[in-house]
Amino acid sequence: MKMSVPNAYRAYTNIALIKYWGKRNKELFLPMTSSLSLTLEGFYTETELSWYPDSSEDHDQFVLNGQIQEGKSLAGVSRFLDLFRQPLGITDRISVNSYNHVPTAAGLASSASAFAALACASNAFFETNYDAKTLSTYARQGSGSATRSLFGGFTLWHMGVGNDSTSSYAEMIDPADWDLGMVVVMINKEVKKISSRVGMDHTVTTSPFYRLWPETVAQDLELMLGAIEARDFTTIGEITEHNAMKMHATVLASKPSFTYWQPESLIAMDLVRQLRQDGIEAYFTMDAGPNVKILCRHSESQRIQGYLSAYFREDQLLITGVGPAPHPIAEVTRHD
Ligand code: 2P0
Repeated sequence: MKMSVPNAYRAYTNIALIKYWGKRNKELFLPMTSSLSLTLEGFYTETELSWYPDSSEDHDQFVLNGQIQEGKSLAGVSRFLDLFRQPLGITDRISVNSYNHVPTAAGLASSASAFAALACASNAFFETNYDAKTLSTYARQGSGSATRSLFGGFTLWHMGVGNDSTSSYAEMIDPADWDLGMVVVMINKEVKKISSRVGMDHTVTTSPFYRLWPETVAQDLELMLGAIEARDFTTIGEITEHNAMKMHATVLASKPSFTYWQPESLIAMDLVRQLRQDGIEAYFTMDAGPNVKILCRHSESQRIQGYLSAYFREDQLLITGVGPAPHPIAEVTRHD
């Protein structure tokens, strides 16, 4: 009988302050630019692996939030497991049990925490003993943003060189343990969702502004690294906001044009500007969806939540501190 060591892991999601938007190699998930993120403690995925008990099955099993997954979602997990399985000559099927601890309506990307947790659980299950840097190059091949969830705090994902997969890894550059946090404004609207994967590819191939993107990211990154080292919150916030606006401008200039923004996104952004006028330092960023994430001092997050609660329901305003690196847990638990 095959044994397996305890392998349940929890990994936290991250929000990019300098965005990853575009791949130079879609097969290996090698990005056009480096990117930089903040890991969040409030949103995470827990995952454990076991041998699939029904050996007559010719596919893996993936259970997410108690629901058996099929199609694209299962195929992505199987493809990821092959990265570990194939070099070891293992053909046996695996059962993956995962819970996403992200409020259901949040619409926050969960692929970052999901593939980081799967990478850590796989590393334990297959006893490969890769270090976090190497594991980040594996997580990357599940979903680009997952590269950065192998670390806590401020994490830099290096774009790497050419088609060398090992050169495109993440590292923590600062634990961000100096009173930082985020308030997430959940904007619930039924929208026709364009995934990050499809959206970034469409932007790279059709937006005339995209050719400016790599250069502007390199400049932002250099300034951001200096600002983090100096703990210069104002500069960190200003770069964060500007970088997000530039990403969304390249998206808007795609052909056909599209945007992830909703009318309420604009309202939230305007409120953040008003907060600053009222002396509360806060800066917004947005990803491949309508939600607005507000970078702030953690000690001011409740005040910001109170300010925004005149315009948004309390359950739309989520406060989170800075998250750590993935870690083992006793077992995967359901928190509804
Ligand atoms: C990021 N976002 O840096 C960027 C900025 C949103 C905007 O969701 O195709 O889900 O799996 O590599 O990692 C990145 O998209 O895309 C993303 P794939 P991913 O977080």
